[in-house]
Amino acid sequence: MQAARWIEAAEFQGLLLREGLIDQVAHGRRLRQINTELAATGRYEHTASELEQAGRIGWRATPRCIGRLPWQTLQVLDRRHLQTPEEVFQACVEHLRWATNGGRIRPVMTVFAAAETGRAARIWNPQLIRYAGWRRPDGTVLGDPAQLELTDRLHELGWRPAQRTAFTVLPVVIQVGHHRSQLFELPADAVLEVPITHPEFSWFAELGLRWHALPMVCNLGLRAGGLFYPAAPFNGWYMSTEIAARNLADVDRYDQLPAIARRMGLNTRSSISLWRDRALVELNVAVLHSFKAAGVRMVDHHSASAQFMTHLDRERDQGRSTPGDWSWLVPPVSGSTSPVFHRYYAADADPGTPRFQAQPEA
Ligand code: HEM
Ligand code: NRG
Repeated sequence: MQAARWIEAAEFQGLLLREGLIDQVAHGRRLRQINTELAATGRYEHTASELEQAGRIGWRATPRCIGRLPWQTLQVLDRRHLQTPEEVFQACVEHLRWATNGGRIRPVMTVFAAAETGRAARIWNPQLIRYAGWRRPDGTVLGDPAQLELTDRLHELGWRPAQRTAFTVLPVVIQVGHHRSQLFELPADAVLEVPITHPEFSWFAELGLRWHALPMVCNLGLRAGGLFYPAAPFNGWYMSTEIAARNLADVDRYDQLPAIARRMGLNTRSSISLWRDRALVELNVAVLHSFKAAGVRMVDHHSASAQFMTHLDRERDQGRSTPGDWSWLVPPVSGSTSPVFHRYYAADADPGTPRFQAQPEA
């Protein structure tokens, strides 16, 4: 275990040296220091600047992310010293407010204590902002079907929402060390949401659709230099299709295409009317229009694809290969209109670190 940690720690320092982030002298000095600490205690800590590089390089190394072009702009908030669930929650709210920035979204990651400290936090929610889902007696679902299980568990933990709607924001569950999990309600004024309207179809607003401005992923851990951070929530901004082609459209999510197609007067009994495709395009138009009208940063899938191609070129020029997962990178609408569709990507056969890593559900 300790030998493995030393190898990963040395690899990480080697990476920082190769990328010109530290010089030979600092590299040698840091390796000796880590070696001494590991020998004495079995542990070591990253410096704040190592943590920042770990977050940025971890983002760059994510095969599934089409948004990697601005990887060097990630801001990392070092919150490793926080001890209690209350403190961790307050830091998450600060992250939320700082990153949302009134719609001018900034890419941010907050890092809490490493697993190796024995007082690491886990945030149960897949994202800081998610909508509850409840099964109705007739089998249909109110809210987000993807959150049925989490919603159930939160009720068991004592959650009593003021009301149940299709877009009720879930409380956040935080566990520190082996202590009991605690529930926290996000302050309403910290959660920026966008009501969905359409530039031409005035009836669109009547569907009552909305989505939150900030995608803030909470359940992936960050592995770097032989240490593991189970709570390292991060955010960028949305690509429109995540909301319009998946969250609001998937049959096992909000399943809105039949309702939209009917309002458009399309024949939903025949698949060759392409009612799904036509409704899907209008839903994408609506989401892009609404975020723009609300002044919330979002990227459309064509711009995101072009930016990703620029990223591939830049990385190649730096002598690095870019790991990619085709099935995640290709946008879920109009795939073949995107240059991302028309090529292959290096498999991530031996994923190094730093990287983001799924972990068992809390
Ligand atoms: C996945 C876009 C920023 C790390 C994704 C996906 C998209 C995306 C479209 C696929 C999601 C899905 O299909 O569910 C973007 C955009 C960003 C951005 C437009 C704007 C800046 C970031 C940042 C990080 C990051 C700041 C980390 C520091 C990841 C990771 C995944 C991912 C780890 C995989 C998630 C998983 O396995 O569930 N991103 N991203 N992204 N992104 Fe990004
Ligand atoms: N599809 C998910 C979000 C996954 C991550 N996407 C980003 N990440 N854009 C959803 O909520 O729809 N990011 O860090 O910006």
